[in-house]
Formats: sequence, C-alpha cells, structure tokens
Amino acid sequence: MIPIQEYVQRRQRLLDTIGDNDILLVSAAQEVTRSNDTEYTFRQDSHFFYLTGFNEPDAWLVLLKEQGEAESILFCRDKDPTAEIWHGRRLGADAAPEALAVDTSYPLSELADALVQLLDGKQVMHFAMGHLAHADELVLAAMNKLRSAPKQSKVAPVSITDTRSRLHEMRLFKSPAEVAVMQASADISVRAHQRAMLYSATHVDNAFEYQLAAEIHHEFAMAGAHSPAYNTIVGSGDNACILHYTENSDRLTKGDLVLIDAGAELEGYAADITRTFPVSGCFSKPQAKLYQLVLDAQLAALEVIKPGNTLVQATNISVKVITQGLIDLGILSGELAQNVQEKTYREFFMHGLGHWLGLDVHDVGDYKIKTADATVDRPLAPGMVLTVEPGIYIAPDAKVDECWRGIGIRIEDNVLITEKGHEILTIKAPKTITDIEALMSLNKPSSTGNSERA
Ligand SMILES: [Mn+2]
Repeated sequence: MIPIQEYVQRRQRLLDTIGDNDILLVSAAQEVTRSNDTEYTFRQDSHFFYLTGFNEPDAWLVLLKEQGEAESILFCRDKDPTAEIWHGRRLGADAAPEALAVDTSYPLSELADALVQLLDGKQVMHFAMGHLAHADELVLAAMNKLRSAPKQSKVAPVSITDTRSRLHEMRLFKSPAEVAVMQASADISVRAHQRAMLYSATHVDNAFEYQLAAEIHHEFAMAGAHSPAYNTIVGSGDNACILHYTENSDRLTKGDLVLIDAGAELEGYAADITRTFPVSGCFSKPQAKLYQLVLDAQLAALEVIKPGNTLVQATNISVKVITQGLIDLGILSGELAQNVQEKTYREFFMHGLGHWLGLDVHDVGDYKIKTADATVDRPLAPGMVLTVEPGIYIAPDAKVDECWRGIGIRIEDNVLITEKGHEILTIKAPKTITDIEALMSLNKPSSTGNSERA
C-alpha cells in the first residue's frame, strides 16, 4: 500500500515547483467505450493516480498557491443514488477531503464554472496540454471565456507551462513504498509464469496459447491483482517471433518453445516478465543453444546495471554477446566488429534492451539528459526500475540453417537500481535451462528421467 501521506508529499513536491499565484491542473481519465454502451475496464490516468491514489473517472486535481498559501482541490463525480445503483459507488465531494487528504472538494458539475474563477488572474497555468483530449477541451473553454470577457473584469493566465517533465522525473525514482508494491506485483507475476510452465508440461499437445494466458490471469487474480498490466503475450513456435503477438489462438505443439510476456498490475504498478520455455519441458539442442545465448547476453548486461552506468552501455554489451554467439552458431558470418558496426544482428534482435517500469509498463522518464554542453545517455541511479530483456528471433523464412528457423526467445526481468548495484525483483522466475526443465518435470504423471535432445 502506498500510504496516503505519500500522495500528500507528492503533491507538495509538485507545489514546490510552482510560483506564487500559479495554478496546476491534472485531469483523471475518462471511461472508454468498448462497444455500444459498454466500456473497457477503467484504467486511471497514471499522472492523476500518482498524485491522488483516486481510481474514479471524471475527476480533477487542482493545486494552487495564493500569497504563499498552497491549496489542493479535488473535483469528482457527484453522488447520485440512481447512477450508483447502475454503475457503481462514487466517493463524492463530501467524503473526498478525508479519504484523499486534499484540502477541499467539489462536485464535478461545478468544474467548468469554477475553472474560470480559479484561472482568473493567475500568473502561470501548469498543465499537460495535449495529454488528454477531454481535459484540453475544458481548459481551453475556460481560457477562452476569460480572454473574451469584457476588458478589466477577467484576466487569463499569462502563460501555460507543461507539467509532464516534472511528473516524469518524480515518477522515475521509486520510493520504498513503491518498490514494495512493485516487488509484490513481481512476486505474483513470477508465480503466474511458474503456473503456466507447469500447465504446459502437463498438457502437452492439448493446450492453446489462450489457455496458458488463462492460467496466468488466474494466478494474478487469486493473488490479488485484478488484471494484467498489459495484454498478455503467449506465442508458441513461430508466433514467438511476432514481438507483440496477442492473438494467443494457436495450439501448443510438442517440440516448440513458447514465449510468455506477462505481468500483473497491482495498485497501479506493473510487473513485466518474459520467460521462454519448451512446451514439453525439454529444450532441443538448437533451442538450448539459442536460449543459452540470450541468457548469457542478459547476464552480461546485468553485470553493468548499476549506478553511474547507462542502459546504452548494457545494450552494447548484450549486442556484442548476441552477435558473437550468432557468428559462432553460423547464423551470422564474418567478424564481430563489422557485424556490430553494420547492425546485422538487428535481423534477429530488433528491439531495445529495456525500458523504465512503474505505473506504466513502458514508464515515463527521459532516457537522455542535457548537461551543460551536450545531451548524454542518462546514468542509472538508485530508485529507478527498469526491464532487462534481450531476445533472439529467427523468422520462419530466415536465410539460415533450418534448425534455427521459427525460434523466438526473450528473457525479461525487472530490476531495481540500488546504491550498491541492483536487485532483480523477478529473480524467482525460473530462467536457467536446468531450472526450467526441473520445474517442468516435477508435475509430470510419469517421467522417463532423460531429457532427450533432438
Ligand atoms: Mn518489457
């Protein structure tokens, strides 16, 4: 749980960045239609959630400073017995100040008029223009009202400043409470991956990709995470070579690998784990060789994941390991340096090594920073959480030896940067060939004991 006091501190930190007589606006997300009059499961806007912990649609947070005095105001949906019978409970403006530790709260129905009053005479409006279309519309309407008001009666803010870079910077560094939630989210996701491995081992030739996804989602829910943080990817055989494959419709085939990229969302925070394992529980020789190569690349990259180093350094190391390995296996030819230079590995490792992780699965935060005289790769620092996820994908029609074709492998962990180096939040998800084969042989009705390799 993120303590309510932490939300107060986050708002205070943001308030510290605004001047006297400034106003700062953050809108919640709206519901999104799925079909006709039904909606997708509601997902709160991450910035709004980060600042309030409030999970209802159609709300606004207003922060202002007047004569040095800070104030936090929440606008939220009005209490409405009929709407609540049909669509669910609402906190309501009366209960919001205590529940969310804001100074005051008003019904959303008063927002449009209140916004004109609140903006009148302010110096700077801090707002993420272009972030949410409905919010832009409301803010622009209020600004236009002020600007068209008879002279001297009303004054619109002099300028608009974007809040995003400040919020991104705050969100990039996780507090101990956030790390604890992310660890819990990671733990749930680890168990889900283990569950899928066991299901696959016990249902060889009799399971579909979406059924492995169901095993994953079952574990999420039973452990208290309502939903995945993103659409679960279960790609068996060739499908693993489609990076964002989410159809999950094929039957698993003995002898194939299956790649699962899935993570739970817990209290808004994402886990993002990928594991690749043999449908039957035993790697074939070519599969094992490529798998070990991806694992070696990940372990080599992790060596340099620590404060002061950059994600680009780690990327370069993983690229070298993968490229050399592909040369050794005869999948690429020629010298390492030239292959790296010409980026020949991109045919087989075409995505980045990792990304920030947090409230968004591809979390916010700049990957480059400006120094006095240049833009440089951002050094890692304690409190950052990122994924480390090298992969090798050999397309079914790749011009390589047949034994490699149609194999897709990714290994992804979630890593917290600490003072001393890093901590892998997802360390318990089986990752070595030995550990995966051991886990997947446990649950078999009868084991022959030999892991036959083609
Ligand atoms: Mn990822």
